[in-house]
Amino acid sequence: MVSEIKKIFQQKFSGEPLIVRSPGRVNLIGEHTDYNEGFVLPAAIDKAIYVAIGRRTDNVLHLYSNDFNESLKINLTNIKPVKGWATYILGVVDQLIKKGFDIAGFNLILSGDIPIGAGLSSSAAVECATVFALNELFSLKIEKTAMVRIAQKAEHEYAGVMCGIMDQFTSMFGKKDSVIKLDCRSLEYEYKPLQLEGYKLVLLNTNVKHELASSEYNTRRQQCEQAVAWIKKDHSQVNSLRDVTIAMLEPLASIDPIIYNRCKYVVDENQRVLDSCDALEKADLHALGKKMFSTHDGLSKEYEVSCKELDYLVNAVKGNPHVLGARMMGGGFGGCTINLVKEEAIDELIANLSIGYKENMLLDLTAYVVVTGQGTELVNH
Ligand code: GAF
Repeated sequence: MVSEIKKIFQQKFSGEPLIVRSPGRVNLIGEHTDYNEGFVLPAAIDKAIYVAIGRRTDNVLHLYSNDFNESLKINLTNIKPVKGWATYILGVVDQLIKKGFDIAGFNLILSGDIPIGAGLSSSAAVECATVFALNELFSLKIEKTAMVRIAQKAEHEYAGVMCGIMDQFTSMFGKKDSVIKLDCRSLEYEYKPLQLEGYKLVLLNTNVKHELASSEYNTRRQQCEQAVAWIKKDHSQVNSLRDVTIAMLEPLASIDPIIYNRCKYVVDENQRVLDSCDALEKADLHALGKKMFSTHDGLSKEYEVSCKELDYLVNAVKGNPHVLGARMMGGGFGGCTINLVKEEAIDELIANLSIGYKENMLLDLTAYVVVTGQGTELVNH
C-alpha cells in the first residue's frame, strides 16, 4: 500500500510525500459509554487509511481519493463541509485554522482498506491520518491527545455526528497485540495484552447502514444529557452518567421509562467493561464472551440501537459452543457484529451463517478475521 500510494502521488503531483497510516478499530466492550464519560475497551486493527501529503506553493488544497477516483480542489480561505470522503479532511483543516495554526496549501492522496460504512471507524482514521500528516508537514508540534480532540471536533462539525472520543483515540493510540482500557472522563489509559488463546475476533458485516444511524446517535446522546440534568437536581455531584448509580435512576422509571432504559444500559455497561478487564487479566474468555452477549441484549432492548440484521447475526451464534461471545459493535443501526470464535470453527461458521443470512435477511454477509495493529504513524521509512 505504501509504495502504491507513493507512486500515485508522484504521478499526480511530484516530489517525495510524507505517508501516514491510521487504523480502523474494533471495540471488545463498552458501547455508547464514551460520551457518557465512561469506560471502553477498543483496539486498533490491521486495516487502515493511508494519506500521502506534500506541500504546495499556493493556498490550494488538492485532494484525491484513490478508492473513489474523485478529486477536489479548494482554497484554504474557502473551507466548508462537502459530501463524502473529503469532508473529514476539510473538517480537520477547519479546526486547525480555527485554532490559529499556520498552514498553507497541500496535495493529498487518500487510500485504504477499511471497509466503509461497516462501523470500523474509517472516518476517524481519515481524520487522525490528516491531523497527524498536517502536524508533520507544517511542524505544528501538536501533541497526540490534542490531535485526537481536533479529529473528534472535525467529526462533530463537518460530519454532524456528536461522537465520543473512542474511535479517534483508538486510531491514534492503538498498539499491536493490545486493547486499550480508556477512561473517557480523564483520558487515562492502559494497554492490556490481548491473548486470545486459540480464539479470534471475527467481524460479521451486515452490509446495511440504516439511515437513522447519525440522527438516532445524536438523540441517544441528548437523552443521556437530559437524564443527567434531571438527576443533578437531587444529586448535585453528578456530572455525567459515569457518576450515576442504579438507585439514583429509580425515579426516572416513572417519569420517562425510555430514558430510564437508556441510562440503565449505560450504567450496567460501564460495570461490564470493568468486569471484562478482570476477565481478560484472568484469561477467562468465557466470562468476557458472556458480557459481550449481555451488552448486545442491552443495546438491542434498552438502548435500542440495534436492527434486525444485527440481532439475526447475534442470535444465530448464541448457543454455538465455538462462539464465546457476540454483539453489535459501534454506533449501531447496521455495520458489524464482533464475535469471539474458536479458530478451527471460523470457516464453517462463516459458511453456514452466510447461507442463513442470505435466506433470512436477503443480503450477503461479509466476514473479516481481524488482528490488532499499531495506531497512527509515519510509514515513509
Ligand atoms: C460511534 C462513535 F463514533 C463513538 O464515539 C462511540 O460512541 C460508538 O459509536 C458507540 O460506542 O463509533
